Amino acid sequence: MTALLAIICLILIAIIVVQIGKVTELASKIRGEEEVQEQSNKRHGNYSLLFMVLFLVATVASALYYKDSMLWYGPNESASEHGSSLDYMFDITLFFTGIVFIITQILLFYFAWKYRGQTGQKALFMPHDNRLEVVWTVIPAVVMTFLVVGGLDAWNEVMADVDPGEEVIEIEGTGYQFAWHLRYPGPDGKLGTRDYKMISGANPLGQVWTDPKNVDDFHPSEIYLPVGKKVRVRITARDVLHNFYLPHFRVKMDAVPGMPTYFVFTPKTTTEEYRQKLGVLDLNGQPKYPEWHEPVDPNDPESPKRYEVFDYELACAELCGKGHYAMRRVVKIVSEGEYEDWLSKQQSYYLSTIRGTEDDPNKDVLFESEIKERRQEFNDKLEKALSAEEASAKTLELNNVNFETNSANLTKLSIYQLDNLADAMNKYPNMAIELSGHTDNTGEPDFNQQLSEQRAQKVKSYLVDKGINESRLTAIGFGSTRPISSNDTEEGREQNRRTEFRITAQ
Ligand SMILES: [Cu+2]
Repeated sequence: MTALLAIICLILIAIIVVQIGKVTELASKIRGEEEVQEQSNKRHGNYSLLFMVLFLVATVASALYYKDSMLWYGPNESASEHGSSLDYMFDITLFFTGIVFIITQILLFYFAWKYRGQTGQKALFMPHDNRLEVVWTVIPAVVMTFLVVGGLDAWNEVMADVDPGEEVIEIEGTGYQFAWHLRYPGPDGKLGTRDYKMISGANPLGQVWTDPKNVDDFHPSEIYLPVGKKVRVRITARDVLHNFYLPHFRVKMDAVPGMPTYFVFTPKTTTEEYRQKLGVLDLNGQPKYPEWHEPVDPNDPESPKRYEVFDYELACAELCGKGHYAMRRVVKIVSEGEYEDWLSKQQSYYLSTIRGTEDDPNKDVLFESEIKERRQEFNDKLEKALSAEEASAKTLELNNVNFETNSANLTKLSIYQLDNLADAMNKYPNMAIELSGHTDNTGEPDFNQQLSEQRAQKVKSYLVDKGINESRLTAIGFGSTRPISSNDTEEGREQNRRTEFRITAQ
């Protein structure tokens, strides 16, 4: 309906224009062509002056209206250390180009008005003027020189890489259609190597799992950084060109497939401080920047104010496809303590997602940290059992001790746990234990009985080989007679296949 009305209006306007043209034509026939032409020129000249005034006023007014929402102005001062030098370049450039812009616009419209077609007025013919040529060559050249030199200086400062050995937090942002995949180096402070051939659904960045530096790397969904610490961002892309853009920190760098780029910056304002700056009150207790005090949801006046929920953001500044808008990520700048706290909650991508799966090339190896973790867990459980009163609490599952299928051969990684048990036997010389083997209910009961006995015996021999006196160890097999879970599911059967030990003396 609106479209139809708009079309009808346009047709009417066209008809009016044609009619005015016809009337003017008739009038000029009556009054004489020249006089009419002159009047028309004068009118159009005046219109153009009026347009100039309106145009310049609107330009300045709109800039003033939006000033507090623009970067580098009002509350939107740079939140990074290098940013102020870029903002300064913007200021200077705007100052000079602003002067040139206003002068040029005024002259343009003024000349159009002054030299409109008039009877008896002749244009001035000026073939050459050295003075003018010098003026309009030298002035822009000098101004440009200062801007370019100043710009280069700022560029060198902003783009300086970190010195070798300098303390820096290195993180990585990889753009793909349509999101950023973020990676942090974990406790070792080093990002592991990547190989594009390793990229798969489970390994979105193509991390090389045999590289120990990759083991602790984690993939957060938000960027967390401590205030006042130098950060180096390694920027890569997986498909097309993207652009890593942190507007509030004046960081912007292309993400190019096959060619890692980087950016170094130091955040200087925490998210909380920035929010306070946006929501600051003036001397009369009124909001200094009223637009930031508006509710987030215009339809709900009770919703939080805009400044209260402000967050820094990471965006993609390259039009990389139809889902481009989805490449937003929140950036949080926090105090050192909060940052450490957040770090301690992050889980290594490899350990939480890849470890022990088909894709794990280190299946047959236990890492130092895992060995320590298992030892700690074993010792804690044993201490608890030793100090417990009731008999049932004296039986412990010897987890992480496994056998090859239908055989009494220990798997390679079982020895770590068996060594923990041997150490405990040495630590508590009065402790005696009964080792018991258990199977699930698949297969013949006789076979299961025999297998469970052999497996318990195998554990016993291992401990004896480690120097534990045989009199402190008994081995017994229960086959499938003592399930702890349902034998109907694979998970249940897995729980039933186990080795236990019961403390018989301590
Ligand atoms: Cu993009």
